[in-house]
Amino acid sequence: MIQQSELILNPDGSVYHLNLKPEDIAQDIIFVGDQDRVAKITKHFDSIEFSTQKREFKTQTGIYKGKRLTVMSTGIGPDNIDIVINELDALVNIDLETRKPKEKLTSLNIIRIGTSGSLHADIPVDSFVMARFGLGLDNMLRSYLVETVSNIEIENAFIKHTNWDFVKGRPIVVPSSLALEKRMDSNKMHKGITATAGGFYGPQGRVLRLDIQDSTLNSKMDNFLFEGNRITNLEMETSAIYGLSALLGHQALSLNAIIANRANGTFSADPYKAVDELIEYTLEKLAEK
Ligand code: R1P
Repeated sequence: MIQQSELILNPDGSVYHLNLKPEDIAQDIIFVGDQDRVAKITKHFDSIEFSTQKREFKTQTGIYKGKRLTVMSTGIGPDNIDIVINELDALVNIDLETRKPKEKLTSLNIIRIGTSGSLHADIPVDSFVMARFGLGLDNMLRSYLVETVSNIEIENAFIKHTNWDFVKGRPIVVPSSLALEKRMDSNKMHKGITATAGGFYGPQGRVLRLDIQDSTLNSKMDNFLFEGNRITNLEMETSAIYGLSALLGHQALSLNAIIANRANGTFSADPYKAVDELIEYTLEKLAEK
């Protein structure tokens, strides 16, 4: 039995941070970072049956073209993803009455619609990126036993290529769900490795007033190549989503609209339009039979 202090429930029986009960979520779930992006997705729905919000975690469940979908904001960063995926998994795979894991497990389909910065001039602003792998630079996953889901070969190649300093921990690489890749793919997608940082400024090589540990890291990431896969973009959630989903038996895929190009210093003239287009693309693919 899982103690009350380890899996905290609210007085109404909902999970502590997400404020959700098992019946409130669909099997197909869209993650966004920004809580205001939730309504930008659900405005396309035929109906909305459920809405809630606690802190940055806003959730709506409804029907889009006959398909039940949940849309949820995760806020920013891998630490938030730890909360979101563990609590979502508890909703489907732990009996909240007996506080015991269920014998029959449910696998969720999780798709992130994010925004991100490209590392290559030929992945321009307003384009879309599908992450075949998540490269975690942030260490959140290292609190778990990750050997079964991590790709040691790519990790070692990256560590060697960047002369990675282990004072920052060990990078981790986790693949996406191949089934979801196939379901969501088209020639609109740039594909590769999405790097996930544990912060926005120094951890992504941005210098304002503080010197950073390795000012050449972005350019080394730029020319990293492993069996045809390059590092396409940098953001703050994908590897955490891939790692925890894989460990818990869920399918996950991360799609990002490129709103900044770190290679040539450009920023989208209309980032909301790029995100809206990725939203419409994702909904259409999810609704396909
Ligand atoms: C940083 O501005 C945030 O934007 C990106 C990063 O991953 C980080 O969460 O994604 P979202 O727009 O999905 O939040």
